[in-house]
Amino acid sequence: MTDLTFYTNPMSRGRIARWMLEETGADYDTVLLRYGPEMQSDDYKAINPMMKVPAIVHKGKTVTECGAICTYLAEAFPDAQLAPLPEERADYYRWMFFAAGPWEQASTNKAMGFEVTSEHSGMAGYGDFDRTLATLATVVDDRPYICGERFTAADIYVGSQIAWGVQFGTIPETPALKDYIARGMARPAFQRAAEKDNAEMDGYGPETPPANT
Ligand SMILES: N[C@@H](CCC(=O)N[C@@H](CS)C(=O)NCC(=O)O)C(=O)O
Repeated sequence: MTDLTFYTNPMSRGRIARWMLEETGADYDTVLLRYGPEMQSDDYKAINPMMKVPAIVHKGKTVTECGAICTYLAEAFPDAQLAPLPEERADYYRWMFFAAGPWEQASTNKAMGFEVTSEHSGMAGYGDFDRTLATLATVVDDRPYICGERFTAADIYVGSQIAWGVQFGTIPETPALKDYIARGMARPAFQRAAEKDNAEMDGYGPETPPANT
């Protein structure tokens, strides 16, 4: 039993947090939760009242939200050198928040068929989908990583959003994005994380009935 517990489902955004955990080199315990009653249990609701994964509990403190988990772990395990250097902070925070806010909303709304009308785009934090996409899609046109020359936790969180967007066709693949995604996926920690999650997928999909029915 370690002082770091990871609550996840292998077919979820928890894959992002798993990649981050593997990059830190930290020892952690994993609790797998099925969609439905397991995530909605009183025990898990006490950890994340949103009843969503991922979540981590480290030294008795809970962190939810993938972007926050990546940011927190980068600082909690400084030896991994995934937190930004002072000169990298502007890009790091800008794109971490852009991915967690505007892009997450724009891509979810797009997938669900919600359109922001031009009349309302001034009120929507992301404006409209096309603007948000055009902004994110060029982020690594002039650099190998989000913060410049160095891989940071922003490449795990923002990079995962980009990779999923390209995979699901929400983001058109450009040569720069293709190379960027390949750089991330080539990392040993990414591969370890994917192997662990892929090995656990059976019975954990959104369509799987609860274990006790
Ligand atoms: N904003 C959250 C989103 C978490 C989220 O939506 N997780 C989904 C899986 S990808 C979930 O747990 N869904 C279960 C449910 O809502 O019942 C984050 O970034 O961590």
